[in-house]
This record gives sequence, structure tokens and C-alpha cells, in this order.
Amino acid sequence: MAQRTLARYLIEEQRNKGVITGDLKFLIEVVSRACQAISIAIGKGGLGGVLGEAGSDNVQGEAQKKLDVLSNEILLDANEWGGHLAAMASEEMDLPFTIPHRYPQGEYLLLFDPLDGSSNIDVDVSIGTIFSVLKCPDGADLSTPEASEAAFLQPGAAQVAAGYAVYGPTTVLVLTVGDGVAVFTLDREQGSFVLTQENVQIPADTAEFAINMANMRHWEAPVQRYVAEMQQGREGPLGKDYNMRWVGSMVADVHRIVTRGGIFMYPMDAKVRNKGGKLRLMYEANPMAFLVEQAGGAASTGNRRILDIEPERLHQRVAVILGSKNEVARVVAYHA
Ligand code: P6P
Repeated sequence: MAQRTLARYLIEEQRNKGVITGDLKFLIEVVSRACQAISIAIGKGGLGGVLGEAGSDNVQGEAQKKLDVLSNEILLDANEWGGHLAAMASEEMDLPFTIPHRYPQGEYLLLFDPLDGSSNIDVDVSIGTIFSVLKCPDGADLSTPEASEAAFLQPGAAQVAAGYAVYGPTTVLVLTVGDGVAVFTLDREQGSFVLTQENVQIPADTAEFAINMANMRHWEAPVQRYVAEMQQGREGPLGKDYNMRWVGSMVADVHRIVTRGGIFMYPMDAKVRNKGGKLRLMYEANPMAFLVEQAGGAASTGNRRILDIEPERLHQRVAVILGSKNEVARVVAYHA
């Protein structure tokens, strides 16, 4: 059979399974082409004059990298004219971006972290783009960016699509439209994403964990207990030796788990408690939780399923424990 490109996969999902609409198919294709453009910009590195600080801070109060700003602009420019979106929200923008009146408005809301793992950009370590798609509620007030925020405040379970691109040795796009998880690899010569894996299944058990150990003294007791037990290895209560990986880019750590299993934790800790956690709910935790659950894994704060959280603010943060479902279940049990 000819290579199944992203376009073909989406047509099959639309035509054969009625899982997606034409507008959602178009949205995902536009986002994938924006990810290709981001991949090219990143690939230039120091040669493209795109490394280093942008000289501005984002809504999180974090210094923006030039590539953060550039990636955000690429996604906005690619999506504003198509007529498939009502508005967009981004980690890099305080308020949502409402579609300019000169363009038609669509029924979808697009949320994204345009470049996750920015601290890894300048050291040539994998980084990525994370995106989430919601339906815009009927009658939503989109008259101003401030008013439009309410339309986005939907639980992760309401997502109609989610995905991420990993900019590593290859550029990979991982996608769910609610019908399992598919993996596409960018064919740079053809300039198209080609299906390289579908119906991804995350192993229910694992012996590989991802957490930033430097925060150990700040963790709550259940995570302290769990990590200590893993470190005891075969002789300890878990009865097996564990390995550790921490890339420092959520997209890269999650992609490893999607590919071979594992558990990723950025738990609540004393350092970030006043902000509600480290990772953002709407455009990091929710899309990753949707993907991981669609691949047979689990995603929890430790106390509740991430996809059930009713958001109160666009940029709110949350604790994240996700991956192989039996390991996540153990950590959740320790929180009970
Ligand atoms: P730390 C990157 O900045 C990020 O938002 C996630 O991609 C990553 O998992 C986490 O922060 C890394 O945080 O505290 O280890 O630098």
C-alpha cells in the first residue's frame, strides 16, 4: 500500500468512521504544517539567529525565548484565516486570540504550548509543540479576548482532538481524535507526515520513571514513598529494579512513555504549591492526558483524573502523574 500520510489518515477517520468533521480535518492539517515550519526554524539553531532570549516575559512571568515567540506566531498566522476556528489560546499569550473580523469564524477552539521545553532549545535537546482542540460552546461571547476566555474553560474530557510534535532527531507528530493514538514521522523530502504507528498501546506496567529528583525534599509524602520504594529496587516492596529518565521537556518524556511505557511525574511540591503546580492544565496536562488515556494509560493529579478537572482559569497549573496505568494506580492509591 502507498504510504498513509496524515491527510489520508484523517480522510479515513472522517469518511470511514465519521469520527471527525471536514473542518477538524482541516484544522489538524494546518497545525501539522505549522509544526513543520517550527521544525525548520528550530533546525537552523544558531545559524538562523533564533536562539537566545526574546527580551520579553510571558504570562507565566518566564523569560521568552526567540523561538517561543516565533513558534507562537507561526501557529497564529497558520490558523487565523482558515474559517475553522472561533479563537486560540497559548501559553505565550495572556488572553485568547479571537479571529479577526475579516475572516470567518469556525466552531473550534485551539489551545497550544507552541514550544514546550524551551530551556532545552539552546542545548539542542528535543523540544515540542503541544495542542488541544475543543468545540466552541454555542452562543459563546467572543466579542473581546477577555470575554472569550470563558469559552475555553471546559474539562479535558471535552477535547475532540489533541496532539504533540517532538522536534528531535526526527520530527514526529502524535495525534488522537478520540479513536486511539497514531504516530506520524515527517518525511522531509516529501514534506508530509507519514503514518509510522497506529493504535498505540502504553504497557500497563513499567520499570522506568521520570521525575526531577532535585525537588525530592519538596514532594508530598505519597510521592516521597513511591520514589523511595522504586529506589529500593528488587529487594524493596515493589520487587523490581527501576530505571530513571528525565529529559526536562514534557513532550520528550511523554513521547518515550507513549513509545515504550513509563511513568512521568511533575507532582505538587512545596516550591510550586502557591501556583497550583508546575505544568499547565489546558495546553499541557489535558492534551497529554487525553493522548495517554487513548493509548491505554492513565493521567491523574494523584487525587483525581486530570480530564475531569473543571478549569477556573486559562493558565491554571496542575500536578501531573501519567503513563503506565498500573504504576499510576499505585501512586493514586498512595494518595488515598
Ligand atoms: P524542571 C519545560 O519548561 C516544562 O514546562 C516541561 O516541559 C518539563 O517537563 C518541565 O517544565 C521541566 O521542569 O523543573 O525539571 O525544569
